[in-house]
Amino acid sequence: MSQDKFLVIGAAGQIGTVLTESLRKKHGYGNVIATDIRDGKPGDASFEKLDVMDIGRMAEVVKKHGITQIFHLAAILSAKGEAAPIPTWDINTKGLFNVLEVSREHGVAKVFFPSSIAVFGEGVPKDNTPQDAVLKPSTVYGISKVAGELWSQYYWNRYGLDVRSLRYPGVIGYQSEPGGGTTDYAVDIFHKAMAGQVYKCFLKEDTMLPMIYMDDAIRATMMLMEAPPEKLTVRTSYNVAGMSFTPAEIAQAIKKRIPDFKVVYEPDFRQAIAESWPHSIDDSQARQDWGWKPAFDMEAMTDDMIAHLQVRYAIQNC
Ligand code: AKB
Repeated sequence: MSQDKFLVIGAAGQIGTVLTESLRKKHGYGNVIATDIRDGKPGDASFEKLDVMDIGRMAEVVKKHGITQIFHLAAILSAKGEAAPIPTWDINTKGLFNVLEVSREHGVAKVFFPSSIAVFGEGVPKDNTPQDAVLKPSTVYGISKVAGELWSQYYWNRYGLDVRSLRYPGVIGYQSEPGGGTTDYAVDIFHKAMAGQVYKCFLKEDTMLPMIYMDDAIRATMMLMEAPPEKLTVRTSYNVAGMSFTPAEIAQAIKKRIPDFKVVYEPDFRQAIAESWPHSIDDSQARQDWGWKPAFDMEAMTDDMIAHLQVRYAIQNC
């Protein structure tokens, strides 16, 4: 058990749900305070309702629990963000500023800020996009993440606040639902397959995108946060990768295991977002600096997703 006290902001979200559980397994339930804008379980002393826009309440929660590390996972994602650009910018940037300022003022030692492959846009090599590629995103979500990366580096350089960050690819997991991203299709497709329904895919069948399995995403996050500071050469955000595939390839992998499964393709506005992103990511800097290596490729991920969802859907159908 560590002496650290962790605060997870956005703990009811896709990554927050699983990260909170993993941190609690490792550090003890009471040492990990879950917060979300949604209500928690009544009577749970390790949950606090928190809106990231409310800096006063954030400071109160940090002081009350003696927080030493913050994992800030609350954000509006790429697809949802395009429906409301200005509120998305406000929530994504103000939320981060509040975390950075509260951390600086109340002695929080480390902060995790999730960035995304959405920081990339025009003018980068699409295959094996390098760590130091030019950042010209086309979405408000991507723009807010580029700004967040630069502010994270600023707080490190100016105040010595130990902010660490990963550029997550699309995250695929059975434990939680994604909420408003362009890569959400890669989770939704499994649920439709398990429910015995046809999947209407909002991307074209040959749209290649970088993805990562939830287990790997959580492991990468915890490895980065536990790495000795002197090992870290990137203070904006690290590229990380798991696998890359197209909708046709993942549909085929599911079909190998569920032969009746069918997909139809009806691309919408999310196609343009996906086409602005890389096909695959070069994560050699993360491998070199803190030993990153993904464990799941597309086949291993598909096996694990179906095995877990089979149990869930069998219980639901009882
Ligand atoms: C999204 O699709 O918006 C996210 C991301 C890649 O950051 N999953």
